[in-house]
Amino acid sequence: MDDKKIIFSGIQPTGCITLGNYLGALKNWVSLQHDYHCCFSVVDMHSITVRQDPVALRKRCMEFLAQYLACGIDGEENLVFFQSHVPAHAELAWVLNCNVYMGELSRMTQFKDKSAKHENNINAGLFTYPVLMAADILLYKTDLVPVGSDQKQHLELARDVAIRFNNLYGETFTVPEPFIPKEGARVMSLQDPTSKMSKSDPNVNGFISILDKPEDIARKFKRAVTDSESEVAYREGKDGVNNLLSIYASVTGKTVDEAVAEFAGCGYGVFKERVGEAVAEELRPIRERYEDLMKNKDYLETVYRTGAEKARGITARTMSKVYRKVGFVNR
Ligand code: AQP
Repeated sequence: MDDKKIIFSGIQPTGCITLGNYLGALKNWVSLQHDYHCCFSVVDMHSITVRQDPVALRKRCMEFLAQYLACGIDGEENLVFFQSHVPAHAELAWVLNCNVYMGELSRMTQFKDKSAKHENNINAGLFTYPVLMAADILLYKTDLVPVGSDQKQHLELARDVAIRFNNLYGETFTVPEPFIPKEGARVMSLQDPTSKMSKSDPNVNGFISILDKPEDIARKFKRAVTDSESEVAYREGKDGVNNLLSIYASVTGKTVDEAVAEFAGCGYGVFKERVGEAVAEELRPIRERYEDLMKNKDYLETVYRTGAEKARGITARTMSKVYRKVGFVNR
């Protein structure tokens, strides 16, 4: 075994993969994939914490898998799989549920936000979502979790549970660290730059799908909410402009200061157009590769079957250790 560290990350198949998911997570998965042993899962079990249409969900799961690969994830070098194909995720979640307190879960801001959004379906899964996420991570002895900043609180919970379990039962889990990018950690909605860009936003102008066509990207950026001033500057109170500058910096690899200097003296019209062009250029090859991949269902199937098989092997060893530690009789 080499000394490469381990990464786990996933996206739940709800809505469509956005520029936020891409800059906050996927783009970093791609850049880290050769230096780590990586597990990238389409976390389908998380998605049923809100009501899903089963036919649409099955289709979307395949589309998400193809988008991971289209973004540049190597499906042979990494473990790429559907979470539901690896039963240990649910098994470990149960054990961890018995080691997490109601008080801790009630403090999770995502639970508060989502229960306000889905008043008619505040189910127990929505409440224990972070426990399943902790199981996802801890099963693989994960060292690093590349996520957007919205997941920081959940990751802290995963660390707390790992430490608690290790203290109670002896060294079992690796305590994971978050990997949160400097730029793109929290991409905001183009229509309401005080809220996070969300993949289930009913307003399609608020988010960019990574599969949007260049003309749609241009239109959405043109309509992006800014402010009543005219100076492209990064400062408090200019949420819309700040967001566009961060997006530009993240896709071009420049710093925000460099971006500000580049747009000095530009009006908002030109600024938005140029940000739109940079994003369209970044996403163009992804859309093209995606279209090819969706025609190759056999290849997609090989990727997710092979990934899940290897993941089942790794996680079975973790579960056997966990069950022994908590005192269950050997099978
Ligand atoms: N706006 C964002 N900026 C940066 N990173 C983001 N991430 C999500 N939104 C942003 C990161 O993407 C990964 C997957 O997230 P998820 O599966 O939890 O889904 P979500 O997109 O965070 O969920 P939404 O938008 O809230 O979807 P719905 O509306 O369906 O519930 C994570 O690494 C996350 O940090």
